[in-house]
Amino acid sequence: MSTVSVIPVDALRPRGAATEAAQAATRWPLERVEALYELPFLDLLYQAQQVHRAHFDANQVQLSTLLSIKTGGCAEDCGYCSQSAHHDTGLAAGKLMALDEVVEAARAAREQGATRFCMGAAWRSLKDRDLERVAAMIGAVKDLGMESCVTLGMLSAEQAQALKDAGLDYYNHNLDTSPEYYGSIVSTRTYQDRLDTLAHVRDAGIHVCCGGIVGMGESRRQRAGLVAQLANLDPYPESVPINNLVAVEGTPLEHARPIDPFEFVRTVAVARITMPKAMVRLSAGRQQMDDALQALCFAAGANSIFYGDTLLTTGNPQVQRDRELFERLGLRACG
Ligand code: SAM
Ligand code: DTB
Ligand code: SF4
Repeated sequence: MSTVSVIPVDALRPRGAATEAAQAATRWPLERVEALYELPFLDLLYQAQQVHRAHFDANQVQLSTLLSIKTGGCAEDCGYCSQSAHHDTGLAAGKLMALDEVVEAARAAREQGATRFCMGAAWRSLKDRDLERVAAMIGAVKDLGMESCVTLGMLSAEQAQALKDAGLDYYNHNLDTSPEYYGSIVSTRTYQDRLDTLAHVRDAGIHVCCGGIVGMGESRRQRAGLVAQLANLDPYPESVPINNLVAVEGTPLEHARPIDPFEFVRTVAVARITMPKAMVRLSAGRQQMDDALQALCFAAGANSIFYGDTLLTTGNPQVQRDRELFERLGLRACG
């Protein structure tokens, strides 16, 4: 069993692993993460750059393309999400896409330069009856020579193993915010549900892609709480998406006050420092950022983006705009 070292809430401790020694060994106590956030901006960026350059070519950025293979009508009530059946966002619910359409989209993404293809479904959890079709999609993406990633909601241990057997490289399952703030954003599942799925993914030998969203009205301490949770996963995720809330009309977070852009950059930097070898992905919200802010995020240690004109249901910068940005910054796409 993989272990999950979790910070302060007793109820969230992994079953059977809540020894004092384990807590003492916590790599990133909340206070330490908060202290990073408190650094002068330029000192924080300098530290993040040093960590980044110790582990990566700082001018290389990995490109993943997303596809929503099953859109809308989701049973969960996540306050940020356009796809929840609990919110009236005007998004029509669709069915699981056909294999040939998925293959066509993956091939187009590969031609544009993406090395990983991520398929997302608006499900609370994967149903066994859909497993075979999703497995076929994963196999087809692998046959194109791309890395595969899916995000399908909660998984059992057996389902995680079946996805691994189908050739899955990454499973995306975000913790989204700190344990203390989670109940203000989602009521239909618990933080522990998320941790359980992450443990199943890890135990099946699939790479973990796990991050969160900022700009949902959380405090800095709660942002630090999210990063601490991620950094104390044992091991920490290979891929850490940092999403800036896309405030979707009709969701409870429609009028959330946008986060200070420098606070967003700080979050990227703190993620880089606390998870040195992870791919830190500058994720949702890029369309709302100007080039200078994105450049700061790369300077803070972001080294991966979602590439392609749409995310799942919302917009992303046009491929041409990203190409121009990479050109201006001397960034290179990498596998
Ligand atoms: N249903 C699955 C789940 O929740 O794990 C997979 C799809 S869900 C859309 C994947 C992730 O997208 C969420 O965990 C959240 O972090 C991110 N996301 C969804 N809506 C967003 C929004 N409006 N702004 C920023 N990130 C968002
Ligand atoms: C992640 O952390 N961000 C991506 C991916 N994982 C699946 C999704 C962002 C979704 C943004 C809102 C939308 O397009 O629906
Ligand atoms: Fe459903 Fe995922 Fe959206 Fe939550 S984030 S409502 S689980 S699609």
